[in-house]
Amino acid sequence: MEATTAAPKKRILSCIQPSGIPTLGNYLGALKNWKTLADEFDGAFAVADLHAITVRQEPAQFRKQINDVLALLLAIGLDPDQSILFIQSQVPAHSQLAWILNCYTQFGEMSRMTQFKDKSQSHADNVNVGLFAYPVLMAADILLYQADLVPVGADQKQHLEIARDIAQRFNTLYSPTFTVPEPYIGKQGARVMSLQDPLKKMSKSDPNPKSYISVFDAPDVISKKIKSAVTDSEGSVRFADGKEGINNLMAIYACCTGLTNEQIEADFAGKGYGDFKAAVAEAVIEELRPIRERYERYSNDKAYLKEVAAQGAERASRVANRTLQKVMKKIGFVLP
Ligand code: AQP
Repeated sequence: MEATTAAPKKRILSCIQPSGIPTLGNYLGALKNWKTLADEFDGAFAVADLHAITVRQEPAQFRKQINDVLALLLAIGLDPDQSILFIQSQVPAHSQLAWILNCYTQFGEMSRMTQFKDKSQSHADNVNVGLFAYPVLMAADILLYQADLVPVGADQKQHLEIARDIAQRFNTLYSPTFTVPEPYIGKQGARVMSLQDPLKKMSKSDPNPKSYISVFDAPDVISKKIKSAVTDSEGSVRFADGKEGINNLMAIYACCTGLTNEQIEADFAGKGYGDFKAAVAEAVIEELRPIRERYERYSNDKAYLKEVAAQGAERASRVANRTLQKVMKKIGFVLP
């Protein structure tokens, strides 16, 4: 009988910025699915620290956040022998390719990016060129690994589109060089909104800590934050327009328990927001408990984290440098 060889797994790339302590939003919207992605695909997962400096970071705190996010990737169950886990700044090819791609991206294209418009408003005192060129660095991240798939939330769709345009442009100008990445629409993660302003997404860099739940918050802190979440005066637990605070808590509860909105409404019929909030807090505490426990183990083992980062940087560089060399050769650079 003829031996059959399995088709190679598709490569998927996903990044998280160490711009603060990851929130329940980052977890339910992205990280919770990463372990499944790592099993199904050839995964590369990065701590995107170069992206994080588009906003000012305090050095000692930043260093801690980078290590914390790496420890979190291990805590959610990613295996550094199975997937490539790395810190972006430890792979110089990202900055090198980003510069090159800047020269293949038009100013007009970047000016249309809605995230730039939003972030330049919220950081009006520091509208730096890096913030403007952020999508080009993101394109470099993706294209270096010849990623077939990139999981994207609604807010990143426009950036992935630009990465595809840049790849196609380069491939047409020279010859096929980059895999043109496709968006990966997997199991729908929730878009978690701020607890204090449910019209805004929950963000780790929000100046008001009551607006987000960090994945490392202690149980009593989680309870307090959910208790003070903004709701409405109607008092009935149901999903409806104009009840964004309750809708958000219902989405969080559904993600943690697997219940549907209809089941939640039935379970809390005739009960007040106090009971509902207590149940949501309990579900979130239980959801995050194992992650927090494993995180504590990894984050205290600095030697192991260093080893994981070094191994990841080496594996990532091997793939990334192959692409970078190809690009440089096609442009006409003289290689060493
Ligand atoms: N509120 C959210 N709900 C669902 N998913 C979310 N993500 C972020 N916030 C929510 C998803 O988490 C992944 C990693 O995000 P990121 O750190 O790369 O950047 P971000 O989207 O800018 O996250 P933050 O928390 O809002 O960071 P800051 O405050 O620094 O801007 C992404 O897949 C993202 O969609």
